[in-house]
Amino acid sequence: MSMIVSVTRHDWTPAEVLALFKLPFNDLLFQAQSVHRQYFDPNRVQVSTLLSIKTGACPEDCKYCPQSGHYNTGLDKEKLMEVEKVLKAAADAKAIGSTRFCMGAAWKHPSAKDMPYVLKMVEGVKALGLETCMTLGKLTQEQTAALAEAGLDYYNHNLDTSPEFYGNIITTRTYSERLQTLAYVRDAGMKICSGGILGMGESLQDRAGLLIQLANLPEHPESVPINMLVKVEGTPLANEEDIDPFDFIRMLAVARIMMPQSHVRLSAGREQMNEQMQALAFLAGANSIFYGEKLLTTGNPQADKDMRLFARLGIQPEAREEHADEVHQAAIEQALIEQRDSKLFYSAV
Ligand code: SAM
Ligand code: DTB
Ligand code: SF4
Repeated sequence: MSMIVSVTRHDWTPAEVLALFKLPFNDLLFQAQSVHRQYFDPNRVQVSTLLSIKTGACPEDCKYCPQSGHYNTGLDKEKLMEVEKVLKAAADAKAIGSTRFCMGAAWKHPSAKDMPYVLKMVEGVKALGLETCMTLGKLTQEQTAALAEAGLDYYNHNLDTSPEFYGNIITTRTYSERLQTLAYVRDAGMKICSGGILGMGESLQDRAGLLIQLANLPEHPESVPINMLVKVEGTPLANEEDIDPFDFIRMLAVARIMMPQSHVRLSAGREQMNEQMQALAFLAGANSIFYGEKLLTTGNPQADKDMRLFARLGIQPEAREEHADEVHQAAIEQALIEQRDSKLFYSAV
């Protein structure tokens, strides 16, 4: 077989992507693993810990989500957590070996009143020596800039599925609003975490459509979470059929081939997967997981169980990027210069 050389592309077509999905499983996995090795150590997996900083009563109607106020899932609603409690949870995450702390809020968007607290959380978590990530819903350009300046490394904002299927899952916001927030995040110099969910009744074309949206962005998201639907009683998708585990692995492999330099995260749903399936996911090129016993509101494998799995597979947690803070600062400063230059340019013409 000829050598597989990957180039980073932004012009993927549906026919090409569907052809990847339709490859025999072993051919697809071989190709994905070959691409993976061109950019990554195949035996390192990045570990992030999640915390829900504001839980439940969300005004959006995402049919998969236990936190939507439109459905009754029996979840206790909570106000925004106190900064000190968030920092304690971040310190605990660091103590179990996590390198990134991801804070999620069940909001359509952050309010002006909440922003100062959120910024303090970013500063505090960063000061602990962890990478910071937040997922707060839609942002304005000003909020995005404030988060970047506070030291936010990643913003998570999932596209979830294809533009065509999106309206079947969420009606209270649009795909183009999601893309706009991603553009603000990129323009502010932060890293993007964006992916989607499998198992919502979507077609193969929808899975391909989601990956095309992500890979054909001007720059690939640095982090691509692929979630398997966690079915929660009370949500409209609670009784969806299970997907074929091999189809989930195929999605990871195709994501790896299309976005060769991105971290692909084997995201929600690991508690419903056996260890063999997770090992296949790493072989397909997944190289990031959520680590620690809870996702936002649902369960995740115990940390020591994951460490035992890593040990059995000869996998080591990935260390935090060297000089990460300096690199982040330089990216933010460059973004500010570019924004200023483009304003000067447009005011001159
Ligand atoms: N409210 C913000 C938003 O939607 O952008 C941030 C939090 S929201 C819970 C973050 C992501 O979690 C969603 O975009 C979705 O992809 C994922 N998610 C939520 N519920 C899920 C479920 N039951 N199974 C798998 N993934 C889920
Ligand atoms: C992502 O793609 N998955 C995470 C994170 N980004 C924010 C959330 C998964 C949530 C699973 C359901 C829950 O625990 O509430
Ligand atoms: Fe709200 Fe996010 Fe859940 Fe949608 S996914 S209901 S926006 S918390």
